[in-house]
Amino acid sequence: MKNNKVALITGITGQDGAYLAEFLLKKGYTVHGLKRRSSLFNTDRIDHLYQDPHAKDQKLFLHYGDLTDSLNITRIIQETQPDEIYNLAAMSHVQVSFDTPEYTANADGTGTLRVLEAIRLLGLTEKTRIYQASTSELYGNSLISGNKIPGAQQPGSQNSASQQSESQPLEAMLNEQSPFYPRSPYAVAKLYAYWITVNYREAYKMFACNGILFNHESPIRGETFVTRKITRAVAKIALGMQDKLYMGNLSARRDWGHAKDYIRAMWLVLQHDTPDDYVIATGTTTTVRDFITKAFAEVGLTVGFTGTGANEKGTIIASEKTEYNHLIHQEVVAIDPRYFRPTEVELLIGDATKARTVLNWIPEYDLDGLVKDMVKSDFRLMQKEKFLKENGFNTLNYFE
Ligand code: NAP
Ligand code: F7E
Repeated sequence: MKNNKVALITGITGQDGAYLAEFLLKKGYTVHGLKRRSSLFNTDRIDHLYQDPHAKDQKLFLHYGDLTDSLNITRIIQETQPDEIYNLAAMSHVQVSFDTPEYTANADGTGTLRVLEAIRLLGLTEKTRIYQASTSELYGNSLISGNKIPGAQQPGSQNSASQQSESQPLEAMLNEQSPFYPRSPYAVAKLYAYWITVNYREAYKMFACNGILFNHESPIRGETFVTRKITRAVAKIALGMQDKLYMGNLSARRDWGHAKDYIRAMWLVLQHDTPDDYVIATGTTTTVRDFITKAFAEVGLTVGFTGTGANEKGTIIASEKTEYNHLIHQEVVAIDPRYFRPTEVELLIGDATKARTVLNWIPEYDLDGLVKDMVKSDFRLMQKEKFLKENGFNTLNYFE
């Protein structure tokens, strides 16, 4: 496909960056990606897209860089002159942000400012469109805090928080008008990034947009996010490589979609006539506990839960396959309070009506399709690991 557009993706080595790079290359874009220097190769997710720099018609280019380095960001934007920037780079783990709050603020909050300001200083405000990776974590517990959120801010509104009625009823689902109440250093940093994006759009007429994406997962999701932790463990337990899965809050509810659907939404946001902010979500919410049940069901195992709080346990109560009969009565899920967060987001469910109607965004995966995709992929991965181990080869441990 003939396409002269140039895109720059920060965070190209992450889950979304890898899917988006593949998507844009298929559309004919020239894609530049920002990758961090690390002591080991960190490009696993995009290795299949790698192009030899000596080959003709190279379309993918990687640049060393970091969102905490404004000189570096400015130089790369100047050299690449992108039509579209997808700012996906971030310290994206909510629990880790409690351990690294200052770095998280720098990379996730001020990092976004660096990108926006570089576009402005380089005189690219009319050329370059920017997508900012905003998040459902901005909402925090706003759906369950009794519909009263003291001091909460109203996105898209000129009113200050104090002018907003505290008893204003909330919709059952979170949309572009719902109030924000961030509950982690990650979410607070992303709140700054959200508003600086809105501010640059309004102040400098930049085509700068927020995608407020709810949780999205895939077979290449980072291993310490809850869904991937579960699907890896389910595969390992079924194959006899792990006994038990230690978890945190099983009652947290999330609106989980598939990353492949969500990166398509990012692109649609930047193709629209006018810059705006959009919620991207499935509109269904599920507990972590139910995600575990569904994941075990994919390999033919039924798990039952007993007890409450830190004493809750999950035990295999039935098997569809005789080869797993030995697992019946095995305790496979236990709680480790170290996975509890200092402040938790209990419930997230999003209303993507605006994206569906304005952008014609139509997701292809539902939760069951997502779980199936992830378990299938991790089962194959663990079969390979098991084979290597049994034949005397070293494999990576990936302990959390
Ligand atoms: P991810 O897999 O954790 O990827 C994050 C990417 O950012 C990686 O490429 C990482 O590089 C890079 N990065 C981290 N710190 C950086 C820094 N200081 N400078 C440059 N690059 C840096 O995250 P994801 O799931 O793809 O999410 C993409 C974006 O969407 C993130 O901003 C995230 O906060 C946001 N988001 C995610 C979700 C979700 O459910 N996935 C939902 C809403 C919003 P390394 O590979 O070297 O670590
Ligand atoms: O946790 C609970 C945990 O780490 C989901 C990031 O992509 O999505 C992600 O943030 C829920 C939480 O994702 C464990 O307490 C229970 O309630 O998979 P998670 P997250 O915190 O929702 C948002 C939209 C982003 O923007 C972020 O970048 O699961 N939970 N037990 C656990 N979580 C983890 N990680 N590990 C556990 O053992």
